[in-house]
Amino acid sequence: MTTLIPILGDQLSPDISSLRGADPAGCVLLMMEVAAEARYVRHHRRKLAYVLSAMRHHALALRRAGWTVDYVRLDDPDNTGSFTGEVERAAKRHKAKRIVVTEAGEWRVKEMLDGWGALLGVPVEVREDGRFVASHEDFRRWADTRPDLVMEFFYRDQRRRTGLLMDGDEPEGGRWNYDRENRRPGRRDLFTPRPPRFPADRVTRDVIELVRERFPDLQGSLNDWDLAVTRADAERARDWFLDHALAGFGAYQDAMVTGEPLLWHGRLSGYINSGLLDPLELCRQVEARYRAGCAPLNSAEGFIRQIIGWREYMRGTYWRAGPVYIEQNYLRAERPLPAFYWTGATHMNCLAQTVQQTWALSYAHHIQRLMILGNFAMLIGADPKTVHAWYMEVYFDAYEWVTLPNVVGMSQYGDGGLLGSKPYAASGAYIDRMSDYCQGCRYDPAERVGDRACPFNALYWDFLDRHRTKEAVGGNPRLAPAYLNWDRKQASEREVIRARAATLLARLDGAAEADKASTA
Ligand code: FAD
Ligand code: DLZ
Ligand code: SF4
Repeated sequence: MTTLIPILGDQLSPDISSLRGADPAGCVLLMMEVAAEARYVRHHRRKLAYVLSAMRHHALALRRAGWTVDYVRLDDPDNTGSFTGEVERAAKRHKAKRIVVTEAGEWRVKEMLDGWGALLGVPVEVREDGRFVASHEDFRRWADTRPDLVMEFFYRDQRRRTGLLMDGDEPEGGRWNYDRENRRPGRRDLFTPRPPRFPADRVTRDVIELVRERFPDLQGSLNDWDLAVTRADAERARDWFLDHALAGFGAYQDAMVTGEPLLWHGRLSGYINSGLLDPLELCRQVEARYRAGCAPLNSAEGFIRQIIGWREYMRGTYWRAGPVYIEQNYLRAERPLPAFYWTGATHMNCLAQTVQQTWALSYAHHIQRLMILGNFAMLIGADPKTVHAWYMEVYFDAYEWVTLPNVVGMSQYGDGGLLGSKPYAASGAYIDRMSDYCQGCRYDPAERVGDRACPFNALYWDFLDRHRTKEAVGGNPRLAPAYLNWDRKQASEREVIRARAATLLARLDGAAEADKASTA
C-alpha cells in the first residue's frame, strides 16, 4: 500500500511532520516544481532560483537518506502546473492509497490541500507543522484569554514554554526585554563582519538558466550568487552568524549603512522559512553562546525575541485572523506604490539604496523594510494589499503567513492596531539618526518645507493630521506627544507643511498617471 507524501517548497526539513513514522519502503515522496507557485506573485528571480535550487538539493538529500522521491521539474512536458494537478497525476502513477502532507503555509494552498480527499477519493491526512514552538492551539488559547494581543506577553509565555534565557521562573538578567540597549546608529567607519558567500554549484547554475529562460518578464538580479541552498551551507551561514555577528547583533540591530546590507544581521530568515534551519535549535545555540560568554545578553535576548516572539506571533495572528486579513485597510489607503519601488530611480537616497539593494539581493533587513520602505508607503497612503504584493515579490524569505501580518499589520497599520500598538510612522530625523543615507541625499532631513526639505518630514506630519479622526491614530496615547508637537506649531507653519505634502503627493499621482498612459 503506497502512501504519497507531498513535500512543498517550504517544507525542506528532514524531520517534517509528514515523514514522522513513515516507512521508506511503503512511501513515495512527491516534490513538484509548478508554474502556479512560480507565477502567483511576480517573484524576484533570485527568490525563484533560491526556492527551486533548495528543492532540488533537498530531493537529492532525501534520496541519499533512503527515500523514494518522485521529483517533477518545471520543464517536464506533462507537468500540469499546479499542486493539485501534480498530486492527482502522482496518486494515479503510484496507485496511492493514502496521502499524508504537512499543512500549508498560506490560506490559498490550505484550500487546495483540504480539497484533495474529495477530489482523489483517497484519505488525506494533513498534519500540523511542528517547526514552531507554539501550536495553533497554543496560540489560540493564549489569544482567547487576552483583551489585547500584546506581543511582549506572548513572548514571555514562549520564554517560559521553551526555558530559553530563564533563570528558574525569572528572566535571565532580571528583565524580559533589552531593546533599549539595541539602538546604536549606523556609521560608515564601523568594522562589520564579512558574511560568507555560497557560489552557485551545478544544480543552482541549471536553475538560474531555467529561470532566465522561462521567466524573461520577471526582474531581480541573478548575478553574484551568494545564497546557501543546502542544509550544510545554511548551517555554515548560521555558524558565521553565531561566531562573527551575534555579539554585535543587539546593539546595531536598527542601524543602516550604505553598501552594508547585512551589518550584524544573519540573513537566516529564508533558510529558516524554507526548513533548512530549525528555529528552536538556532535559539538554543544563541543561548549557548551567551552562556559561554561569547555574546552579550542584549544580543542573545534580542535575537531570541525575534524568533520565538515576533516570528511566532506573526504566524499565530495570520492563522487566527483568517483569509480576510488581507483585505484590512483601516487607513483607507488607496495609492499605488510609486514606480521607483521597482527601479530605485528616486532622489530620496534612503529609498534608492534600499530598493536597489532589494532588487540586487532579494534581501533587506528589518529596519530597512519597516522604517524606510514600509514607512514611506504608509505615509503616502499606499494600498496595503498592493504593498503586500510587492513584499511578497521581492524577498527570498517571503511566504504569506509571515509577510502578510508584517506588511498589512505591523508596517501599514491596515488592521488598525490589532498587531502593533501604533503606526510605525517616522520623519527624516529617525532615518538620519539611524543611518548614513542622508549624507548622500539631495534632501535635507532638518528641513520641513522648501524644495530641499526631506519629503519624509512633511509627509509624516500630514499623515498624523490626515488620520487624526481615526481613533487608533488620533486617540492613540502613544502618539499623544507627536500630536502635542503638531498642535504647538503656528497655524501658518501647519498650512505650509500641508501644502508641501500635497505637492509631493500630487507629484506621485502625476507620475503614476504618466506611467499608466505610457503603458496603455
Ligand atoms: P535578523 O535580524 O538577523 O534575525 C532575526 C530573525 O528573526 C530573522 O531571521 C527572522 O527569522 C526572525 N524575525 C525577525 N523579525 C521578524 C518578524 N517581524 N516576523 C517574522 N520573523 C522575524 N520576515 C520573513 O521571514 N519573511 C517576510 O516576508 C518578511 N516580511 C517583512 C515585511 C515587513 C514590512 C517587515 C517590517 C518585516 C518583514 N519580515 C519578514 C521580518 C524581518 O524583517 C525579516 O525576518 C528579517 O529582516 C530577515 O533578515 P535576517 O534573517 O537578517 O534577520
Ligand atoms: C515559492 C515557491 C515557488 C516559487 N515555487 C514552488 C514550487 O515550484 N513548488 C513548491 O512546492 N513550492 C514552491 N514555492 C513554495 C510554495 O509557494 C509554498 O510551499 C506554499 O506557499 C505553501 O506554503
Ligand atoms: Fe531619506 Fe530624507 Fe534622509 Fe534623503 S534626507 S535620505 S529622503 S530621510
